[in-house]
Amino acid sequence: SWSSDNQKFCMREVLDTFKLCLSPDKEVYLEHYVAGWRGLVKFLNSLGSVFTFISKDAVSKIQILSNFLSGESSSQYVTVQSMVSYELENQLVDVNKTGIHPESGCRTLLRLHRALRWLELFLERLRTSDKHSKTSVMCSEAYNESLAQHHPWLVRKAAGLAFVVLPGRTAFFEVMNVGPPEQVVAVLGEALPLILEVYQITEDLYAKHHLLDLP
Ligand code: 1PZ
Repeated sequence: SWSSDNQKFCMREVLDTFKLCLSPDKEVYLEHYVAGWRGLVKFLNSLGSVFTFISKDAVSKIQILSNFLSGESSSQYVTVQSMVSYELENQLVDVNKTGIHPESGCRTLLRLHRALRWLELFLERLRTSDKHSKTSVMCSEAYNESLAQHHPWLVRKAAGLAFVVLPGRTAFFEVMNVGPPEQVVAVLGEALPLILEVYQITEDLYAKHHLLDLP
């Protein structure tokens, strides 16, 4: 997401990573999913230190999944589907909420999965916004419809405070670095259906295995 020559972040590259997530038979590659989140975190960090408490949490989850990807069972973590089968078959998931296996791949990915829903709602608002729209409003509406439902009061409060200092739409588009507003709209229009598909496939998989409220 940072091109090596000028060190500039480009949101198009990050969104392209999510396109790479889908295998020909519609499984979700964990490696690209994690890479997509890494890019989003870089973007978030470039918006300022107010967002550090958010990016720190995302980074720790990215790290947990990266460790599985490079660990001794890495062959079981190629896709989200294989991760779910492997962890369930080997009782590595805290399905009974007893507090064992607090850092399973399944529960860790679930947090990012919920955040992906926020991302999709937020980017869709951004795509259909006009120059008078406020990023803070779009962001908090998307948050309230998604992630907020899984967060305790204190986290919701802190998130709300962070949203207020988001850069305005023009500056936000500039940080995305994909060109003029029409170009941003086009790039989002192309990427969003794929993000939605990745989200939906994961959601259906988790629902099928009753994993949607893992502690
Ligand atoms: C562009 C503006 C960015 C706004 C980001 C909107 C999301 C606000 C989320 C605030 C979460 C802050 C702190 C940590 C919360 C954790 O408790 C939860 C649950 O994990 P657990 O405690 O169960 O281990 N973590 C999450 O819900 C994951 C949040 C990931 C957020 C990633 C945002 C990436 C932003 C990309 C910007 C384009």
